[in-house]
Amino acid sequence: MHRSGDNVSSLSATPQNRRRWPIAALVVGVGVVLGGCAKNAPQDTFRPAGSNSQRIDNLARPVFYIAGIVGVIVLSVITYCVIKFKDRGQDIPEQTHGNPKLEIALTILPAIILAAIAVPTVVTVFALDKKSDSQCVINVTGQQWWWEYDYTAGNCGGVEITAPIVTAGELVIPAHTNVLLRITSRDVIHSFWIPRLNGKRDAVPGRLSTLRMEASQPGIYTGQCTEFCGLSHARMRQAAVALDTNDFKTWVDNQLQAYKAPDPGSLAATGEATFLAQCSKCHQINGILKPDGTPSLAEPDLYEVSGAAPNLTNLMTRTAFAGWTFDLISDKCRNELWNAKPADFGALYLQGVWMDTPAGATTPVCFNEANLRSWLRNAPAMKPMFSDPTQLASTGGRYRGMPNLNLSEAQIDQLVAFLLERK
Ligand code: HEC
Ligand SMILES: [Cu+2]
Repeated sequence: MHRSGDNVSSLSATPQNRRRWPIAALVVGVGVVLGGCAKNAPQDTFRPAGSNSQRIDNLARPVFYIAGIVGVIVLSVITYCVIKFKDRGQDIPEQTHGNPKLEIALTILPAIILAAIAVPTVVTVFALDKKSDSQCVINVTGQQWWWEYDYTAGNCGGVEITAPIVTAGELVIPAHTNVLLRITSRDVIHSFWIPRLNGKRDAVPGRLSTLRMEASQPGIYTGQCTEFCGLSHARMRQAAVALDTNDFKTWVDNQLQAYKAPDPGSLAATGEATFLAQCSKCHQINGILKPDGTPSLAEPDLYEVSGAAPNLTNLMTRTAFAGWTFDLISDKCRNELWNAKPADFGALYLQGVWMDTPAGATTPVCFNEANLRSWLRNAPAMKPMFSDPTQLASTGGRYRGMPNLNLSEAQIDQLVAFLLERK
């Protein structure tokens, strides 16, 4: 085998190769920069879709342009000097001591620029912090590796929420409404960010931080956790779904519907029993009863470091799951939903997995059954989680994430049938 060192030096020593390096670097560099310019990227900060992100954009753009102009000037002068005064063996130039006029000018000019930028910056910071005109309050809790949202009972953008609603991954908000998020964490530090709606806010255990959000049009706005939070940080995503007031009311009423037990004797009914045996110790489904007729209450604090697992009462009203990483609807239907005009968006969204399904049909056309099945078959294989029982000593036997429950295919059939009714 070659010693790699010999190889490299013999290659790079040829003048031809030395000339190719800068070109290769330039091509890669330009490629990386242009890669950030994808059109209509869903997490593009330069496509604000709400009042606060618009404020940030109004500030960031002029600053970006000024900084760009300054950058071009500085780099041009440096390049000019490097070439013009390159050491060609010429005499050392005459030594001078400073240039007061130039130095004063170069101190005053940046000071003026910074002062000019400071004024709109401070104004924007205070405007972004405004909470007094909030029209809805939603609690947001981060944990490894998903976001929980709980809506307190009360008025939200003109819609009366009569009982608390708990959901995961997908934050549903009324459009044209100032929504105040109260953000915290149950384990490590996370950071909540929906780039098209506002800046980031850290979710810190034991602290409450606020973030205001307003979406000026119905639609889906995606984001991801932006504070490294361990193993599956990259799979901790989130979305905000904005609906017109009427559609939002429909969504709220639907979330608060009383639990409907599956028809006795059906596959879903067997699924309910399997759920109670295998899943209900971690996952809450509101209203579900144990065989003895008493309410089944999850105790995730016994099994999870964060003390929580997603509430599955209305699982099928979401379009993605497990840190909003895996689609619950098919690719085709997701594209249809994401490309819907704002006026059509709400109606489509409320149909969820039942989008495009002919009236009377019993199987939902848009359901991404493969994803849900593979999650139930072996969740940690889909999303790395801290769920190896031999490694749990440091966490008192508690998991970070969902373990593999070694379910049989028959049990998965039952659970899918049961979960499909959680809509
Ligand atoms: C030991 C606790 C535990 C048990 C038992 C458990 N889960 Fe989970 N489950 C979790 C946690 C934690 C998550 C969140 C994982 C993540 O997103 O990182 C999760 C996520 C999910 C999700 C995605 C929900 C969403 O909206 O993101 C589904 C669906 C799910 N589990 C179904 C089940 C079913 C069905 C069972 C029973 C067969 C089950 N789970 C058993 C802890 C558990
Ligand atoms: Cu995180």
